[in-house]
Amino acid sequence: MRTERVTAGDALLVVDVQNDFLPGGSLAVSEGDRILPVINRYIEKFHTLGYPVYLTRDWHPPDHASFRNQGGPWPAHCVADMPGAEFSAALALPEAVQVISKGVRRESEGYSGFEDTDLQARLERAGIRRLFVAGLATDYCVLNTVLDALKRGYAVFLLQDAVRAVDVVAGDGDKALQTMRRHGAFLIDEGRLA
Ligand code: VGL
Ligand code: ZN
Repeated sequence: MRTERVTAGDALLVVDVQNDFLPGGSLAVSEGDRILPVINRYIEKFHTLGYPVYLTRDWHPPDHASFRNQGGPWPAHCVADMPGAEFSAALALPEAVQVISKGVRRESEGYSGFEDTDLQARLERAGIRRLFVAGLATDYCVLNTVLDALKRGYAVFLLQDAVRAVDVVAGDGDKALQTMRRHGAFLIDEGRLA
């Protein structure tokens, strides 16, 4: 791990911290709630320094192709405008936060925050070159968002203490971390962010 100082051109990207992915939700990530205070401290840090905070949200139609009743792998989750799709009430969000909805079309898988969204255009407009990524779930939306960001030339710092995995198969989350690292992401935590 390396130590990083947050600087101009940096942004915090918080992936899918929504009720359905938290304990009690329809696709709950175990211990997902444990990262909420950590994410709040990251948000506070970026916001205080004047650097942007982007939040992605899974924002599916009721007949999204990823739902089991549509032949997909997942229970219904994060249906647009339903309580399960809301950001956790335990998140402390500044007013200036930017929200990116993904998986909006029935056939758009939406694992990556870059898939069928204007995230890249927004980042370019803001002069962002480095992304610090937190959220849920390590082995799906975090993984795909990070790999897409790396492909697009962003430097990516994965905030290891602020992610949790679905672990459909035990070890998936750890494998995802290794995959992100292999593709060039730096794994860091709070203690190494100045
Ligand atoms: C996610 C499964 C289905 C995620 C979203 O946010 O990681 N996982 N939809
Ligand atoms: Zn989804």
